[in-house]
Amino acid sequence: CSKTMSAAVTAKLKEQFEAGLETRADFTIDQPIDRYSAADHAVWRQLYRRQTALLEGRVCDAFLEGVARLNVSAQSVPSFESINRQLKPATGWEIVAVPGLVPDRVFFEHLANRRFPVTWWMRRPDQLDYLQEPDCFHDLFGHVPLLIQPIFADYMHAYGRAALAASDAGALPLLARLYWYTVEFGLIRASDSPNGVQIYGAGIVSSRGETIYSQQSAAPNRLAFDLERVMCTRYRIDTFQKTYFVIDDFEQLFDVARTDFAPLLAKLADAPALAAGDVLATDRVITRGTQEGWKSDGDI
Ligand code: HBI
Ligand code: FE
Repeated sequence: CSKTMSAAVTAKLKEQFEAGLETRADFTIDQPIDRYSAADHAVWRQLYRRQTALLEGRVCDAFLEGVARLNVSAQSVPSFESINRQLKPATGWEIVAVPGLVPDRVFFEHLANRRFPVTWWMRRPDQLDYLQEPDCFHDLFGHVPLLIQPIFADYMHAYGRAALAASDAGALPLLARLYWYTVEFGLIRASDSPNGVQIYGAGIVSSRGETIYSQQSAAPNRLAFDLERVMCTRYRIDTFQKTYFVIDDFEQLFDVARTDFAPLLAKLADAPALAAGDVLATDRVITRGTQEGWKSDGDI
């Protein structure tokens, strides 16, 4: 999350402009489907294959069900229109094409109106394993499958509205952490799985390395989800997470969605932020990390 637009997005906007693609005031464009190259489709195909094979047994069933119900293509970058034909009747959500990270307010406005902004362009073949910005694979494959699940869909909608209100109240860091530790890097309890957890967060689901690490590594903490605890916890944007928060089930997010955030944000306004790797006496610890490979600075 950044206040200003990244250099990459500015470059993308310029590129779109020069290509004659009209960008609207809400940063959306029509998905330029004929601008994908054979290399773009090949990258999609490769990432899709690699992740679906790896995710078997590691990701929660609701995610795989979403991939199947949305008919997400294994072969080529999906047309957003075809995704929306399945998505919109199911939960009222639709995806819209954007040039990349959009300003916070723009992003929350979209979520509050059940529109998920999806970066339209694909990463290059030499960026399969790591990319700092979201691309189409992260946004579409990572985020969209759960939007066909009503409970998760309602959570994202409530989140957008709360974040919009919070950004007026200057409480955005608290809400950004909630997004990070649920939507991007959330784990969910699954008794028969390694460490009793499966994956649902988009940042994990779209990453080969973190798919394995978040579920199986001994290094990170895995703590039971607690709304206030999460909102006070800093996070990492440059390394795998030091701590993952584990929800019992998606109903737990439904309860979060019904929270009255205003009093909570007021209460937490002066609370000290916790380091990404902290474990408190009050935490429900699922696994305590060995801290192997942790960097000592750089929490956001
Ligand atoms: N824009 N396209 C896009 N995708 C995001 O996930 C996103 C964004 N802008 C802002 C933003 N996220 C953050 O403010 C949230 O992660 C809290
Ligand atoms: Fe994301």
